[in-house]
Amino acid sequence: MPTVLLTGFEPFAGDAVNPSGDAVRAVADRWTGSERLIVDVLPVTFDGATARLAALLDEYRPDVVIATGLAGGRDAVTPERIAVNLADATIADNAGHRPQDAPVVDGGPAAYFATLPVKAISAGLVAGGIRSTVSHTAGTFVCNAVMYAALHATTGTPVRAGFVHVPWASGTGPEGTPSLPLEQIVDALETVIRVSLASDGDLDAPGGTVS
Ligand code: PCA
Repeated sequence: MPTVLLTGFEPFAGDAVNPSGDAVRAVADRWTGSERLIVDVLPVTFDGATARLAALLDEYRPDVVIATGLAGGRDAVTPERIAVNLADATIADNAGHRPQDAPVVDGGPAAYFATLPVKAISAGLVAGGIRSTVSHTAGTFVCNAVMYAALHATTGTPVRAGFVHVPWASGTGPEGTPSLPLEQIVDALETVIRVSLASDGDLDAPGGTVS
């Protein structure tokens, strides 16, 4: 049976909650699949998150790695297509670090594409009534660093890895920001797991953007 690693993040930037951490805990609580599901909530620190991810990969040897985080301001669940070897932080991480123009991995390639079926995931979410689009930037903060680290660690192996950004959960973000009910974010992450386990390749359909 395959092993799936699903991660979320702690709150950051002074926020009280992070829907990604809350959602992955809820997915773990109600998981009934026969696959082994390992769930963890990562610290929002460049060093701590990538170290914790490396330890989880080492300990559990997952077949599928789905890291998730909050993208406050987005109105949809967005599988990320690309991770860049760049840490350039406009806010401090939870350890007070603010790297600028730094590589995530010294000497690593400029970028990696997700090895999760991002188009199939997005289509599966939309089919289930959840707003979703494929995203082409995971930013240059801790989420991108974790995605890059996961892809760097698994490149050349059959392990499929990637990242999904989620919006604020309703009632928890700043006034006026887009959100989805937490329950829908939990449903979305279950769909992401199911589609990732079921798909061999990705959808044969265009999925980029014009600009
Ligand atoms: N979102 C941040 C870091 C943690 C999180 O949930 C990001 O997008 O980088």
